[in-house]
Amino acid sequence: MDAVRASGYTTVILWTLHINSNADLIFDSPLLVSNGVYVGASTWPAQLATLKQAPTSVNRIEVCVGSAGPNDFATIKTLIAQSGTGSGTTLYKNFVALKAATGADAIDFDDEQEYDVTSMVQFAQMLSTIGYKVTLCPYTNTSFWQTVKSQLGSIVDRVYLQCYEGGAGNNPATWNTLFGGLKVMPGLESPNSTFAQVQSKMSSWESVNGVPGGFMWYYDSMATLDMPKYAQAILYGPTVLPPPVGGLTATVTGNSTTLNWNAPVGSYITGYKVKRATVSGGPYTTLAANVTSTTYQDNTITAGTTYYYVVTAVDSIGEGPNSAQLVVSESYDTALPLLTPGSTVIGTPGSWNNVGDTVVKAFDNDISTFFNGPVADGDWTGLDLGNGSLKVVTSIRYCPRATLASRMVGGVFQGSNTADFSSGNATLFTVTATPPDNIYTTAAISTNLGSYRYLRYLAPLGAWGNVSEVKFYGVSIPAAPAGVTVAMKDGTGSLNWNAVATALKYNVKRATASGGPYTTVGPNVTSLSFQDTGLTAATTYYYVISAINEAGEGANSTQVTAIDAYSQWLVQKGFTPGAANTGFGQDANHNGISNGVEYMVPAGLGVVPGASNSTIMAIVRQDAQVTATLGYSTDLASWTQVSFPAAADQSGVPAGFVRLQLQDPMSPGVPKKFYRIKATR
Ligand SMILES: [Ca+2]
Ligand SMILES: [Ca+2]
Repeated sequence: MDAVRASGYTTVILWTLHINSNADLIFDSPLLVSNGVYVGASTWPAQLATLKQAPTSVNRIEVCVGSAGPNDFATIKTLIAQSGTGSGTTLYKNFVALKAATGADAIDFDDEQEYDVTSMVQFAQMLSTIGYKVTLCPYTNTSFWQTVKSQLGSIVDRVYLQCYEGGAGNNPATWNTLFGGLKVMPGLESPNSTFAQVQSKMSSWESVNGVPGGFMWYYDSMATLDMPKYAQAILYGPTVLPPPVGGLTATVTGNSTTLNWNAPVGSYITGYKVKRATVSGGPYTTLAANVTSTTYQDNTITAGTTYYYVVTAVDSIGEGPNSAQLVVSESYDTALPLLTPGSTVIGTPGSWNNVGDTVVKAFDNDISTFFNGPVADGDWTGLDLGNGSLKVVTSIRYCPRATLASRMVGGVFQGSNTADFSSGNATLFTVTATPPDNIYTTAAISTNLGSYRYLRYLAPLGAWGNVSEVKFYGVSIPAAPAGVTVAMKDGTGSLNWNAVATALKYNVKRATASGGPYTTVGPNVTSLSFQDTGLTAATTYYYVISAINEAGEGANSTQVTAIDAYSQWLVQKGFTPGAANTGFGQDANHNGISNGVEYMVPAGLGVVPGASNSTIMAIVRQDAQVTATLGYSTDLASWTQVSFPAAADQSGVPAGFVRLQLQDPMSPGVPKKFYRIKATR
């Protein structure tokens, strides 16, 4: 059962159920249900129930009826003719008992000889009443199956098409036209198909027809280790790049770092690339391009340097995505954010023989002390980071109990937001190889696994919780940047923002429609400002900024709008920004007044002389990028700047403008003054 749960298959079909003339249900040969009572092996229902228990890939169980052997559908036809399909019939009661015992979600019809539409439809309708879905598993006789499906409608939710043995010539594209839009899931047989053949066929069917999935016939012919490979062969055709490499770990001895990782399931991997950087996130330099094992020793490290490793898998199509980044440093506890300080150690209470080797011994920073739990199975030790303190784990280091390191194999590091880990657990890392004694092994953790308050190491069965040290490193996802501003001028947007705690860098994103979609135009910016150049001067742009740290990328900031209002004014006036004479201080329409003044003060400067005061006023455009100053002169040579405040009366002023007003005292004997407004941008 565990092998099936780890296989990658989502559906398990139990093959096959036969029906006696008295309606007894027989599974292959043992009697399973009789007179409405489950009489099969007493342990089987509980075993089957584990198939859907996390962690598992299985989310559906079906029981198949029929085969190329006994004519079960003839028996069903006879039983229905005798007694019908009512809830009082033995047939009905037996399928109720079957559902209770197996937890089956659906009954799969493998009729290869009877082909009676009426009784099959009645049988399916009875099953639907009980709560089953029905699936069809044809290999031939298209018109029969088409009729059955059309009469049953949504009771039938899948069609498994046999494309092996008698159905070897079947083309899913032909069958896809028969079932009212429901596409078939083609099946191949494992004894006579290699992984590569399955990949090739599934991929070609998918590219031509689109297939919702596929199946393999049959479990008994597959070695346990091959099941995931066949599942992957269905999922990943040869046109698909490999998935990311998982389980990347490192141990450092002297000037040598030994990397290990897990092979992705599937036979199509041709090799691995090992890459290294001295800056988190790269760019990475390839150390080795054609590594064919799942280990690599880097002998080119310099003491005191922190290295960042990633590994990729390569197949015949190309290179898959980077693995989670592995940080290798001699000073992890200062180079990475260690989560032990300020946290509370939690876990299984007590210790073996009550000798004091309790959960805290895994977090005492001493590799000679260890957690040794009170019972052999299910012991765990972990951290409570505190209320409201959710962290994304970016690295884990662990050191096994000396001489018993193999007790960590199969152990899992988990995150949860439930204190006792009774639900919502995410497995961050699984120990797949015996770690070396008396030294820390560092594991790379994919950072898209979520934010958690509770972290733990759960030892495998029989391991007494043994581990000498556990160190979790991580940070919270960074907050959205605040204080974002943008100024737009002549095709360049100038952005500034406030620093975000723990952020290492920022992404600047731009859209031409409010609300996005945004394109990242400034990736991985390490300062708090960015110049976005080469823009269309008169276009309005919208920006958001996100912060990035080891935990990943945080939420976008509030959107800011970038408008070069002067360039937009030029367009309104029929000019092209950037063309001749369109500069702020130039005169595009040759009327003797600069563009900037026409833009800023369309109505010009007004003066109303009074007995003791002259009133100088202007209606000035509000543009944060333009400074308008008022000056006077008595000789038109030397100018004195004076303040030009907003008037109390703003009535009649158009939106986007402000009325400025100055009362300048005029008295006899004071020389004549000239006033001017100067706009600079
Ligand atoms: Ca310890
Ligand atoms: Ca002009």
